Amino acid sequence: KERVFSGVQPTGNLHLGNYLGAISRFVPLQEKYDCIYCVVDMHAITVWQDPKELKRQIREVTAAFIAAGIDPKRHIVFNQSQVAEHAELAWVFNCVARVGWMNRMTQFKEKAGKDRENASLGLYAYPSLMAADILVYKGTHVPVGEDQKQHLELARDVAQKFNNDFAESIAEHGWGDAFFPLTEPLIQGPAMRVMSLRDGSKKMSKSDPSDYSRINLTDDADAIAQKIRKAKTDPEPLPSEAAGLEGRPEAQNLVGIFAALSGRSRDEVLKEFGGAQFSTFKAALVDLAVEKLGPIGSEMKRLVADPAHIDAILTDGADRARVIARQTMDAVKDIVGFVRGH
Ligand code: AQP
Repeated sequence: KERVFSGVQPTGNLHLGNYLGAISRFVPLQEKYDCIYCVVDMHAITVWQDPKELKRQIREVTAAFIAAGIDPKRHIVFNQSQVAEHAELAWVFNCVARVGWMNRMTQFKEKAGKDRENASLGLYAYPSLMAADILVYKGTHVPVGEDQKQHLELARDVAQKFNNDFAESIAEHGWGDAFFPLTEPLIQGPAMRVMSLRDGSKKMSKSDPSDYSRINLTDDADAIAQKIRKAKTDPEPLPSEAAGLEGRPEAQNLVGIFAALSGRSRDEVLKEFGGAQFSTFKAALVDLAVEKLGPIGSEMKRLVADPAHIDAILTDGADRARVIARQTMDAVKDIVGFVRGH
């Protein structure tokens, strides 16, 4: 059975990159797959989170999922810490994955910075927990932004090594020649790596100190307009096809955002705007962004005003997720050779 899994960290400032690279793409997958969308709060605490803020942010990401069009009744929406099997399987994966694999992870290097000795052990093991998130549901397809590609490759390596290391036991327990699937990343589209509005070489990020670097999903129309108008560009007019964006990272970024928000390709966008000045293009981008993001932001605000309703959705989702996760974990215990009760 094909199943989609993806997660978003409740670390504040959900932005256009999170929306175009991930959340907006979760929505159409609901037609074709069983989908599990998770607010990954255990990943969030790999760096310090204020406890009160964390709670608020968990509810805000849940609200963003729902406001974007995810149906928590037909699919599953929950927060990671409510299903203990994620942590249980992550421990087994910590014993399957190799230290050398983790040492190659670029996200750890970026987030730990120079003071690596002082990074949390959780931040180092982050990809192992992420592999568990996906594989505890035997997720086959994972929609993420470009920055998560390396972690997904690691999840495949973990699945493969588990399948190999325990091949005999897997077969003995009736699972054939592979227990975990090799997950397919879904990373396609014109905005898989949305860049900062202030610097076309940096990805749009929750933790950028400049709020002008990103469009937050809760920004109102005025804020969206101001940020797009102030976005960095170069002095040339827009090219008439996507190949002409080469070497112009800021132009490439804005055209990619326009394409993703309008459901068109970059070439189609440039057919319309080729030769235009950025002032004209930015005005059209403001209208489009306000039209697409405005309703999501207001719906998010409406939803977070009723935290009890959101918490009920998360608890219901967690109850349904746990049923699937428990089955996987029971089988993993048998395969690994743990003695378990019932
Ligand atoms: N700039 C981006 N462009 C496209 N996709 C992006 N994603 C994040 N940034 C971009 C995708 O959003 C999903 C959820 O990401 P996350 O919760 O793991 O957050 P993150 O990647 O930690 O977000 P930031 O903004 O990058 O936070 P900081 O500032 O802490 O580094 C993922 O699918 C991700 O690919």
